[in-house]
Amino acid sequence: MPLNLYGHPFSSYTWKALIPLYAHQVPFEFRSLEEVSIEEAQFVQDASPQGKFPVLVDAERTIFEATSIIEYLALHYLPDAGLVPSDPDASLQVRMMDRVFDNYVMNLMQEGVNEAIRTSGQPDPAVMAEVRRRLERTYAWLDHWLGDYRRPSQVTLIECAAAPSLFYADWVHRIGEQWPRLKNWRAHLLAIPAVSRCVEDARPYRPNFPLGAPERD
Ligand SMILES: N[C@@H](CCC(=O)N[C@@H](CS)C(=O)NCC(=O)O)C(=O)O
Repeated sequence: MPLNLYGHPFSSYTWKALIPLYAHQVPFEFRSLEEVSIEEAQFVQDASPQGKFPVLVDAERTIFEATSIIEYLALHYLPDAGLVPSDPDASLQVRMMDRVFDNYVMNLMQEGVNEAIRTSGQPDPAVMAEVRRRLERTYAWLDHWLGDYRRPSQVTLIECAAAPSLFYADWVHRIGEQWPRLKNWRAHLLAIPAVSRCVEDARPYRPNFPLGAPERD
């Protein structure tokens, strides 16, 4: 039985799990939640405490949380791909940055999106200003961090977490010229074939972006 990944083509966390699968041509079946049966949709709902996706199924194993899916792939399918460094100290750094992208980019971006959903596209300006303020703080920090970051030849857990979170965060609050390294790195990430495949597959769903998708990317 092949690997099955349940998710949605427009979902940032689904991209995070898809990127290593695409980057390393791992055979798997993408089970889009647009197309699955009622039973499969229910399976995803029941797989984790809040019914979130992506969810990976490998025979009898079910793995949820995008980071854990990548860790699982690194352990069982891609041990030599460098997704997570084998050196414990180096791996700590990579895992720490993975937390940065989930907690301080992805989740902040999601707060802005949730506000637009909550208000049917009329977000409270004060809430959005606060989201932008906090994103700017992260952008500035990341721009500084990138000064010492050496781009790896293959995607790591960092790139898998960074690409989708920065892609959508930029739609909530644009990464401007004042953060040149971050802006440049986002463009670099979007040019990675595994990432651009996610971007293209998600394109038909752009009208669903609650804040309105910009005419770029
Ligand atoms: N911590 C989870 C977050 C996953 C998540 O928030 N997924 C979103 C899609 S990007 C989702 O399931 N949304 C539907 C829902 O919340 O019901 C992970 O890392 O996988």
